[in-house]
Amino acid sequence: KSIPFFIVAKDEPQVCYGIFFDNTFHSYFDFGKESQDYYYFGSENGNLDYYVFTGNNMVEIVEQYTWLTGRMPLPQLWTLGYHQSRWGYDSEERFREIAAKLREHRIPCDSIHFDIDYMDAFKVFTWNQELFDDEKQMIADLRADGFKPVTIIDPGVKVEPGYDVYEEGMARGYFATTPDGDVYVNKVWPGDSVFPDFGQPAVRDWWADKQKYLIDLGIAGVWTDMNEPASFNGPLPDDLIFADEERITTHAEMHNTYGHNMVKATFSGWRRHSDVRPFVITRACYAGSQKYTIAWTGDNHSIWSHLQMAIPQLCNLGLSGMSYAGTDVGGFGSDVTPELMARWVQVGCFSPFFRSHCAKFSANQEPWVMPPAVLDIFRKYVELRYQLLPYFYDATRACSLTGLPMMAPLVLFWQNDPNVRELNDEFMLGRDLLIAPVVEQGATKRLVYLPAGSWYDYWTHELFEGGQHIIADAPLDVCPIYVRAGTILPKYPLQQFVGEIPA
Ligand code: MIG
Repeated sequence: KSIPFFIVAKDEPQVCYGIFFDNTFHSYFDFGKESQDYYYFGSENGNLDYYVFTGNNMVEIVEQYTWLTGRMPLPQLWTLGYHQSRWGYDSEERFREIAAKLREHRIPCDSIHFDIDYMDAFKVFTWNQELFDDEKQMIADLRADGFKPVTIIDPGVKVEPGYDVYEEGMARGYFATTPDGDVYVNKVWPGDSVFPDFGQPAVRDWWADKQKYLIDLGIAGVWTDMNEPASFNGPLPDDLIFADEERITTHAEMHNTYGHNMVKATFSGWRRHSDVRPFVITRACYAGSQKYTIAWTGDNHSIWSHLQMAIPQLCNLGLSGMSYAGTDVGGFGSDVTPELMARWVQVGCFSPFFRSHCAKFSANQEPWVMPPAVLDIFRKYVELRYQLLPYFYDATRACSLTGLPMMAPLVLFWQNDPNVRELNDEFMLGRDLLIAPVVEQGATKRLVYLPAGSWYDYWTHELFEGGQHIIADAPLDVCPIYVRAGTILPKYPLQQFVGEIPA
């Protein structure tokens, strides 16, 4: 995710401003590494176009930045529910089993994700007929049980004569070429593949219409991956020919907006062919992509430092306009431990996007493969998420109106409090909930800083005055949560998926 935007906040004299360096070439930012006396930024090419936002505080800066680059549209409510995923679910039988187990173990869930194995030979907009008896029936059955299926789509199109997506794109000049004009080939999942030139309006239009294949099957959203674009045989060369609308340019200029243009095409296809608010998830994006997509942070590992990193990552994305985002809960690579899973679910259930996902070669991490005590913790926090859905939905509404993050670092709201400047392990969810998860292995207590105001411990109802550090008890089943005094916290009755019980 390349979002060249930063915020400056200083005390004496009190100054606050933001800079958006709107340059899509390979850029660099040095914040005090070369010298403590200055920062600088620059780019290898392109224009020195940058926007300066001034305001009284960080809130005003973020509002202005998102006024310029755009704000997220309202999502469908169910997208805020729990999503179950893993790379390696690869047959109709397995997907049906996952759905049944979620319901059997009473883990509320609204969506199951289909990673690359659902496709025929990794060809986008196809379905594997050998591993699935009847995908349309399976999708209908999942939907009848409250699950909204989401499929992955990669940009790489398999080189295969007779494959319609490849043939159409070749006939119409839709793929990136070398400077000599040959269609450029690199390897990704399908083997030799070609890369749609999403900067061309005609290519986006074509890709938008391709969404109809998924929509007609009953798919509910698209998870766009590998759209940096990534490739197996080294990065795409800088001099490949790509378009920026009508203008011909190179990969060097379009690399950072490749994901942006892909999700723009995907979003417009769902607008055109479905009657729901589009649900698009992306790995790569640029400034402004929040108009079309939500994001996940890509391939983390099941290690404590990556759980710790999740909080500043998501807070930073929020300050950069890309608020509706999440991490792979449990971690993608490596094998998760039950303790790490319990703590990650406590962060995940308060992240805007809440999805468990892991790699093909990592240990299973579904709730029911955990020891019984951790299965119970898993359920407790997914249930809490479901009860708090009206609060989350309000946060999306606020974000779509003002651009302010759903999940924010405390410094955004208490900018003048020096105690929150370096705080990376607690965060605000909306305006009224302060979440202080445990992100240290073995810890059963933690230090929590409460900013100005009065705060109730969510679990014990104990009242604390802000402006102090407290020590919170946090055995494995407790994620410390504080509610701003005076808050009205709306809750749904418990349901297994959004809409199961009319509220
Ligand atoms: O080369 O589709 O980040 O979530 O499971 C790996 C397989 C490709 C990377 C994504 C990950 C996904 C995986 N993909």
